[in-house]
Amino acid sequence: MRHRRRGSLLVVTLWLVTMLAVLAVAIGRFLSREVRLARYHTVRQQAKAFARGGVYLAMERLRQDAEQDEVDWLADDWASPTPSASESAWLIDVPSAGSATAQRRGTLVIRIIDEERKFNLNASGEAPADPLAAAARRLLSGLDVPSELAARLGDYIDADNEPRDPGGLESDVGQPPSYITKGGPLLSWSELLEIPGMAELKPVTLGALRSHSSVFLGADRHVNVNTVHPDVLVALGFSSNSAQALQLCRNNGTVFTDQATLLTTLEACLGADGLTSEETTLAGTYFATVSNTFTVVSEAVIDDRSPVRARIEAVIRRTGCPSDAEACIVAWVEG
Ligand SMILES: [Ca+2]
Ligand SMILES: [Ca+2]
Repeated sequence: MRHRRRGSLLVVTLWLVTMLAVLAVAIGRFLSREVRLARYHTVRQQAKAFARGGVYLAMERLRQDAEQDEVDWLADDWASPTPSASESAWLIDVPSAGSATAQRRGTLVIRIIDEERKFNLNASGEAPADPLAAAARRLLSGLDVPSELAARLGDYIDADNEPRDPGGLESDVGQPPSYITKGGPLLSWSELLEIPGMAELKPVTLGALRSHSSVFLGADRHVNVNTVHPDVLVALGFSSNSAQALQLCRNNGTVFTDQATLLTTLEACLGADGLTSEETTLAGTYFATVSNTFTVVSEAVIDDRSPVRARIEAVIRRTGCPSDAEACIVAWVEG
């Protein structure tokens, strides 16, 4: 009898020990996962903080640039042709916290892209007969955006309720479900994707649209002659030859320094017979030599067990800021 009781006690004890061991392993795994998550969260917050710092560094650099000279061109040390360009990116090593030897722990990559080398996409909302609306249609067509979508974009922005050809989009026409157009300019790229059909464009087309046009230029319709993309010139009405010649001239070091000498520099660049009278008018109407709106892409990578990344895309303006500030942020997307 005593033996049987002792045996039962042993079984219960073994069972309890086994259960405690299983519990200990489960708690250990749970704590280990929590520690890993907490560590990832901390490193991610560090990466975000560095990326945010990158935007403020870029802002300060642009402010200093405005003090140094009154011309902006692609040879400016801040300038990066596209958000993915590896050349002319600004690279900063992120040191390890508390490291006496400033050991590298990650990298901050900052790119600054001049928005005034692009076409103001909100000019799509000008009256259909306006030269800028025609320029918008040419640009969009050249980027493989169907003409129906170009008409929808114009109707989304314009204040009237007259549908454009072909297949425009207005609030008071068409079959249900009804669609309310904005009747004002786009303020962000996400707004563009709200227009029916735009989100179905191929990523490569949307990428080309972003590299050739801007939604951040407000009412300013100028392009910077020192940085403008040749495709944008062709959309504005320049011949392909003139656009290429201008780019060649810039590549060879020509800088358009001010508005007063802009046309003579252009003639010296393309030759007296190189410009038609229409192109001379276009240059006088749309060319500027400075830029005031810039996209900043700031990407931080912290080397942890695996790389932890944070990316911020912000738009900085150097004019029209509240309280006479020298620069301000008008768009901010964290990813
Ligand atoms: Ca309309
Ligand atoms: Ca409209």
